[in-house]
Amino acid sequence: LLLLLLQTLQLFQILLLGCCFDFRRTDVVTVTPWLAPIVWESTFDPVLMDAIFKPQNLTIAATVFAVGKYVQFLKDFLKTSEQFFFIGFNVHIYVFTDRPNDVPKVQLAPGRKVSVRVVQSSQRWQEISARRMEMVHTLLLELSDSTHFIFCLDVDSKFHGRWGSESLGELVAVVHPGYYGNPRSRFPFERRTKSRAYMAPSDGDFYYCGGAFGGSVDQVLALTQTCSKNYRDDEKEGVEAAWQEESHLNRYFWENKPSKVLSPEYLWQDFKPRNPEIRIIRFSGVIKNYAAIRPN
Ligand code: UD2
Repeated sequence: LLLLLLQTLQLFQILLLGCCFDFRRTDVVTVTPWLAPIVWESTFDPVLMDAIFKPQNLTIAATVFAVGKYVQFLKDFLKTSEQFFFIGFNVHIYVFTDRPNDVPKVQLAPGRKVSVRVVQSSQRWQEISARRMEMVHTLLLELSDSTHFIFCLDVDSKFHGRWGSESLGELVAVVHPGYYGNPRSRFPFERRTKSRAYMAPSDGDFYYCGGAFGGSVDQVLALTQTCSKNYRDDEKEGVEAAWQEESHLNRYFWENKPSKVLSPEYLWQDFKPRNPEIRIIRFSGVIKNYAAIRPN
């Protein structure tokens, strides 16, 4: 009882403190037309968010694919995740690779785990990228009730700042850093009606990235099932969407609105100059030489 009283007092104190801060942003859009929050720095109180979520003893899973030469990105990905990704939570990172012996050993804090799952390599990078949905779906079917949320992330990336409980939601999308300033007509959606990822010129809310998305296990199970089925059905008809699974993901999020949207702070690209509204870069794609690392 005393513990409960102390916790209540602590929460009350945090709530009071929160009132003293200004959590408004007027330079960026912070809510979608369907009233989902768009998470930017200074729109949330990290201490309060953690005080709400940490007592729930959640386990957060993350998937990352490192097939072929992409295994070289794992070390920085794993090392920086130890510094910034859900610190203080139970975290289980699933590494999918065809080179299990090259997975680096990284010192992990208590409550954090890395598991390796062996996958086939492929001669086509498009295939590697697109097959991720299917393999994540299989993994999710095997996970027990003890995993609560999952994020699916690109490996050629590093964490630079906190990515934590503020990002949790039932269905979570990340706005692509390359297109958020563009009009809808310039979003690189799949435009051919013959693909199941087709988006009409008037369709689309944001252009979301394929390099980071997530949500509750149930929601990501449904997402990966639909996207991988649509990719496969397209394939049977000889169709490959413009940006493979990213195109199918965008179609999915058009029909199934994310309950939380993360700003491009959650997936920036190192080659892009940092725009003034980007007060913090939390996770970003490294500069890579595509010709040297992709199988074709
Ligand atoms: C974009 C997306 C990516 C995906 C792709 C289209 C962002 C920032 N990135 O990245 O998620 O939608 O377009 O398919 O949104 N991989 C390997 N081995 C390979 C090739 C790929 O493991 O030989 C994995 C790896 O985890 C990598 C991911 O697939 O991070 C995506 O491939 P990419 O990074 O080469 O694709 P990119 O940069 O065009």
